[in-house]
Amino acid sequence: MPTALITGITGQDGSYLAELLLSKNYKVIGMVRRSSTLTFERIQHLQDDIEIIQGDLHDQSSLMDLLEQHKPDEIYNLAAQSFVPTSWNQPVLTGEVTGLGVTRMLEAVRLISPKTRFYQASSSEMFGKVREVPQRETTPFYPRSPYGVAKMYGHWITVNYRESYNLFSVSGILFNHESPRRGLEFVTRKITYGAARIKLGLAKELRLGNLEARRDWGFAGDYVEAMWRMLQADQPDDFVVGTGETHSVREFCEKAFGHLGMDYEQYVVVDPRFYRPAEVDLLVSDPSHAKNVLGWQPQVNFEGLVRMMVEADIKRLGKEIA
Ligand code: NAP
Ligand code: G4F
Repeated sequence: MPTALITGITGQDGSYLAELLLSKNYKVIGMVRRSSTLTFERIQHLQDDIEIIQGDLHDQSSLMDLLEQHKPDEIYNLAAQSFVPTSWNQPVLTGEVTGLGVTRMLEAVRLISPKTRFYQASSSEMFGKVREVPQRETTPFYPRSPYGVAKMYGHWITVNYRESYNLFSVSGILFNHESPRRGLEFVTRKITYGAARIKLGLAKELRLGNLEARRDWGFAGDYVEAMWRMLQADQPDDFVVGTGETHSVREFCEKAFGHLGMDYEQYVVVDPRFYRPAEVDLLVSDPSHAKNVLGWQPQVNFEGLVRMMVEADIKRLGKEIA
């Protein structure tokens, strides 16, 4: 039974990845940071099957202890300060966790468990003000937020440890992926939750920022499969993971409200408070390397994703009301 360590197991991706690895008979260790209240909502249903250990990407010795005790075969480093707007308010913290945290984990691997295979959760935010359309592994980076800059550091240190120390360390450059478990502050979930609230009479409007931004949105459940495949490959390499399609925030609104029989224009209010100091206008992937080498392809399309998220929010809110 292989052992996998997931940092960020309480997040969206961590919960789907834990489910996937359990279905493949892994022993799953989840690293969680200490907080005064539990943040286990997404993994509540898995708690009997996974082992939860305290640790923090700020704290080198907690990572070393974890590796010493468990010697995992695979590490999925998903933990991060992952919300882009927060990275302008807390740039140093974002650099510490999302950037330097990767080095702390890689140092632990190098010193304690160098045979462990390491996955780094890199991001299409690194492409930022895009230099090429669509974006692929060789597209130059131009990050537009402290988050994007921190992820770029995490990406290159992962490549560097592979080249310097011969570690099996890979960087998955994942485009936006969403699900009913997405945090409420990210735009897709803000829209599906907001539309569901309006439909059920719990709200009258939804305030959003830039409706023209375009993203390559896929389903998180599909993307964790790509992470796993990267660590099963013969050689460590970096992969772009996305759908190859791009849609605007406006189109997402149109579909989500439309699915509930509403016209988004009657409810969505553009509020400049949600504009960003520097925007990423367009992201669209070329996932052909992942398709050719890993045999990976997304299973859920844009329509299916929006429908899944809207229906889950209607169901969840309906239950709460009842
Ligand atoms: P998420 O839902 O925001 O989850 C982030 C996780 O990181 C949470 O479990 C959080 O724990 C944990 N964390 C934060 N700071 C930590 C620290 N100092 N020490 C230990 N754990 C810490 O993010 P996600 O959407 O699942 O994304 C997973 C990873 O992929 C992130 O690195 C993200 O930047 C990256 N990524 C995401 C996307 C996407 O579209 N979702 C695309 C590309 C890359 P708490 O529960 O305690 O807050
Ligand atoms: O949903 P978002 O906040 O995601 P963003 O900034 O693209 O970042 C997500 O994807 C990255 C991968 O590319 C991850 F690395 C990162 O961790 C995170 O998961 O915003 C998407 C777009 C932006 O252009 C934003 O300006 O939606 C636009 N937007 C418009 N109104 C809004 C809003 N975003 C948010 N969060 N809230 C709004 O009201």
